Amino acid sequence: MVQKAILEKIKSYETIIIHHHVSPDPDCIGSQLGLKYLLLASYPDKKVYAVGTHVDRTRFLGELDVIEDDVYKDALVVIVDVGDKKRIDDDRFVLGKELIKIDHHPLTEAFCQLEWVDTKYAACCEMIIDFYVVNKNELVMTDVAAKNLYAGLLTDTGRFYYNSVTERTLRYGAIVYQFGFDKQDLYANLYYKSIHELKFMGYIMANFKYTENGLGYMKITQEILDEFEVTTDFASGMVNTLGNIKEIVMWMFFTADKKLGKIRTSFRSRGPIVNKLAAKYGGGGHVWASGTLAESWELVDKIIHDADLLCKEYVGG
Ligand SMILES: [Mn+2]
Repeated sequence: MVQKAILEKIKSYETIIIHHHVSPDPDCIGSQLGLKYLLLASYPDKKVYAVGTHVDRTRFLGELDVIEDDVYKDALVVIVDVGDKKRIDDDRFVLGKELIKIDHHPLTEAFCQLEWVDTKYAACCEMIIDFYVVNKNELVMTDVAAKNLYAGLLTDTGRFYYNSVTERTLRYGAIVYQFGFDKQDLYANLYYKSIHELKFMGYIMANFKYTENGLGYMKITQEILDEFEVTTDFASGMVNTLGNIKEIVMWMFFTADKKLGKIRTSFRSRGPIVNKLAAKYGGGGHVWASGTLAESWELVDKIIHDADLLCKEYVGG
């Protein structure tokens, strides 16, 4: 059983370093810190580090560690919630002695000694809870680990709403929910909006574009981000504002990313399969939720054209 094999590996190391993906979301940080706190409570003598860059929205979940290169010597590296090597935050993951991957995105490349990749989990946090359930006799769950894991479950399932949710997801939600963390405080931190953000949502609702084939999309340039004083992370995270619209089967957000000098592209669908389209443009992800980075706004128009054809096939067929 892979959950047991992972625990055996962890037990054989003194130092464990956990990596997340670039622009981490709450499922990514939640599984990273959830695993860290779970291991620290279970094995107080081990050194467990969670590394990478924080984004403002998830800082409340807990601090990340800053470590020197030599800590990687003889360390086990665990990578969570990332399918591709190039999306891992902090390339020093290669310095570890051995690598483990725990992920629920479709497998694109295997590069670890031990890979637990399973798309049937709605969240990477659901996998970490599963790891805990299978190894319950040896692991100690804590309030702060449970809070992190619940945060990822909530957000990656749209509060237990997406079609990735199974009976197991709900059961595992209940397992961590019973721990003593402040639920209202967690919801407030996960779901608050600033007035700028609210006005930006109003702008999306008034200005999104759509085609007769059921494609909805929004282009968010740097000028728009500046005008509404919202970040690229927040703006691209608003993609599901175009979900749940009767006439729209597929919806996309194109958001300028000043840091990368590219355009962050998110595909969502309740019909056409979108990860093949994302793959065609160098990205990847889930069947109904994927993304890529586009080099230019000209390329964005090509993607919109292709996406509209997919919608036409889907609606027409
Ligand atoms: Mn995830």
